Amino acid sequence: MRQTWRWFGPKDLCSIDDITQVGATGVVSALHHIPNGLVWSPGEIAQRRREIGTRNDGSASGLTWDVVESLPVSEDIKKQKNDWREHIANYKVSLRHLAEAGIEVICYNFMPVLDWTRTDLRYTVANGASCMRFDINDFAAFDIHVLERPGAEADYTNAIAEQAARRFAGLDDAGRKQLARNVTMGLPGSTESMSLQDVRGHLAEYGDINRDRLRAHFVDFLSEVVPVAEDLGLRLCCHPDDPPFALLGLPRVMSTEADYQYILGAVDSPANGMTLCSGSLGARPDNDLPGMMDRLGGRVHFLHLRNVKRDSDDVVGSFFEAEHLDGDTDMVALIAAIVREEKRRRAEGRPDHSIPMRPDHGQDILDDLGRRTQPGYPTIGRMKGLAELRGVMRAFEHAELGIQ
Ligand code: DNO
Repeated sequence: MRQTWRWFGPKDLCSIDDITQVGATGVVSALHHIPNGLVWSPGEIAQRRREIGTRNDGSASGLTWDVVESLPVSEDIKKQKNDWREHIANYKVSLRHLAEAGIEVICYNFMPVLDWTRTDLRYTVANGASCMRFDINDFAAFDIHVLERPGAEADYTNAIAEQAARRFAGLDDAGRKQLARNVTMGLPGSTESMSLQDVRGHLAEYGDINRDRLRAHFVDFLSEVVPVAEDLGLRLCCHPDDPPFALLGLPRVMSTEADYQYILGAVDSPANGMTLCSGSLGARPDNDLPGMMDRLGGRVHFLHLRNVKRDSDDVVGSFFEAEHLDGDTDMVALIAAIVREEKRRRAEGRPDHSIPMRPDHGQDILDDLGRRTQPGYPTIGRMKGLAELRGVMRAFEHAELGIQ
């Protein structure tokens, strides 16, 4: 596995110098300042590459930009409205520019309106560390009582709706505003954080788009961009829905193994691949992560290794982001499955036998606490996660003791 680290660009509180010390050799980054749907120019791409390759004192960092996360798919493309054809044309141009800069792995997602969604960005666990949490009762309180989405109550069980009413009644005005801010935080590093009115406007736009239709739009998008990616030698990899179930009445189409089987089969090319995010998929008890790696591994182009602890075994339920080796996913078994896949690729002579991974998210610990980093992206907590994962990887990759 190639050990990579997400970097949000020069504004990130974790510096390029820090990344060289945590032991990652590659960087995952994106041009968050370019509005979704527009072209990433060769000049902007080259500038980000220079920033990644340079330490504070001007010397070479030795780091390379290995993965783009994300080259965003615009809302117009997902809805097939307004400028969607132009946005797809722009997407292809950006892919060409990225290929010319030597970047091969491109992550994106196909979630309508919201990207990852949490209700609490600083949830304190027993040892004093903090992490992100999704609480279905708080989320329902937001949906039914803060956003006041028509028909929202019918989307929840009676037990959740009752809890939601209680939670909402217990919040003062500041608490309600904070909950709304947490839920609508959007993509970290992006410019698109949304007001309630924005969310209502976006939801209205999806009124006539059900799951089948969104899926068809996704296949249309892939049918256009995958042949281009294949010609350019790129590997596209779709990130799963986070959390992996429908929210706010919006359809979601990348939540389960069956969803991936469908999409990978619909446009059957090695350039159409998967970002296996164990944290996102692991929030559902019916997603078997090591098994998914065994069965879909040939098309996994990027790995987010993270763990969550679920409150219950309900498919739609609450969870918090656990330490990387704890939580409900058997991380050791998952890493074993990845190392097996890499071994298969080497035997087949595949040049992409070393799959880029990043320690996804981390708990805020020690000096992370109070630093107000991007939620989920503390330097020390992530470094601890990477160190733990690296230990397991090393053991499996050991020539005499491991799987190699
Ligand atoms: C959260 C991330 C996601 C991911 C996008 C990929 O921390 O894993 O925001 O970057 O969904 O498009």
